[in-house]
Amino acid sequence: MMNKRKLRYSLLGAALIVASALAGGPAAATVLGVKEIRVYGGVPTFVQIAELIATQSGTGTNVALASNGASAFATSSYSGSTPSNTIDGIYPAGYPNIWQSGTANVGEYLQVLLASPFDLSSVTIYGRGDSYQDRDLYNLFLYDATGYLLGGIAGADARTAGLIFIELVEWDLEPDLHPPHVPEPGAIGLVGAGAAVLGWVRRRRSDRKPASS
Ligand SMILES: [Ca+2]
Repeated sequence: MMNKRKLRYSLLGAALIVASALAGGPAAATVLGVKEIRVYGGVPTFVQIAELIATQSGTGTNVALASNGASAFATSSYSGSTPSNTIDGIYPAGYPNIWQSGTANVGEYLQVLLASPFDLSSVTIYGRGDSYQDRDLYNLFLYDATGYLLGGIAGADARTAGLIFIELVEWDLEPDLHPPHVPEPGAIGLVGAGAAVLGWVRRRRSDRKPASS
């Protein structure tokens, strides 16, 4: 049985994974039947993404490209930026040629819909290339064509290298990891919302002790 430690992204781990990708790629891995990808921020601030690449197992094709039939949406967009900037094949990129969420709320996310269900071997996320690199930390969720949550990966860290290469192994996805619940406006005060966000982040961190320190 595979060890979940493999997906615990310390800064060192992320750097090693990126180095591995640049050296020619890790051993083949696959998550089957992915139709939808959602990317939330890994820290409670604006989410910003220059490009999302979803690599099809076997062919190596980037099936997240708009030119390959994918489409991108978002819960909100900061003035001048658009979700389509994340699937245009252009990276690295800085503001406004990226997608940036319209608010710093924890519920903001990018949604990429693939043309049809694909078996994926990896997802690569390029963060913002010009500034605010501290925001380039992501929580990734994968769904099938019925909207079923296949699993998620927390804390994918692109803050140092500018990108994060995420090797996908089906049995290493965290099925118990769920997107943050966002209360209806007015249902909870700002202070309470802030505490909920911090609690969620702390819980994730405590669940995922670094592989090295
Ligand atoms: Ca782009």
